[in-house]
Amino acid sequence: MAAPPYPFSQQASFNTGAAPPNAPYTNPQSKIELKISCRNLVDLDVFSKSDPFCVFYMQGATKGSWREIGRTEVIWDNLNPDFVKSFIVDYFFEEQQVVKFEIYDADSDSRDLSQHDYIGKLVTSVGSIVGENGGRIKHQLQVPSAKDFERNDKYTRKSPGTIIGMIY
Ligand SMILES: [Ca+2]
Ligand SMILES: [Ca+2]
Repeated sequence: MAAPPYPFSQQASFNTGAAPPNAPYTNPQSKIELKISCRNLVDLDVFSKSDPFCVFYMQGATKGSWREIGRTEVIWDNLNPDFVKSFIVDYFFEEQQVVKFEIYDADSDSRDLSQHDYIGKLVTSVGSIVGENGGRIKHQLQVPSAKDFERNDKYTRKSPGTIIGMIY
């Protein structure tokens, strides 16, 4: 009596451990435009209101290394600014892209951030902005830590205000 032929699956099956041929395509990417507003910012000026601007960073390869992407304009004497200048971000669906927003009260026209009063910050990720409430986040700004103030000794322990980020 002849042995029954091997079932086809057993004959053809071997596992090389390699990725399946139809692995997810690499790093799909899209550009998003992010606009920033703030509400109820703390007033750090004595004779007028704070003059806010926002600095936007992306985290580098090592944790805690930040690359500045851009800054908004200064909106003078306004605790509820809607910044006109937006930030353009390359969004990679499959990467954790950590970002940081810092809000300052401008006290001069210097580019040096230690020349301005630090109002507050928010650390989040691009994915959470895209994923939350149809592209709109609203968070309390975090009080900057002492470490954020190597040269700038004037800061507040008061609630700094709220930041709103919207994707266009
Ligand atoms: Ca002012
Ligand atoms: Ca000021």
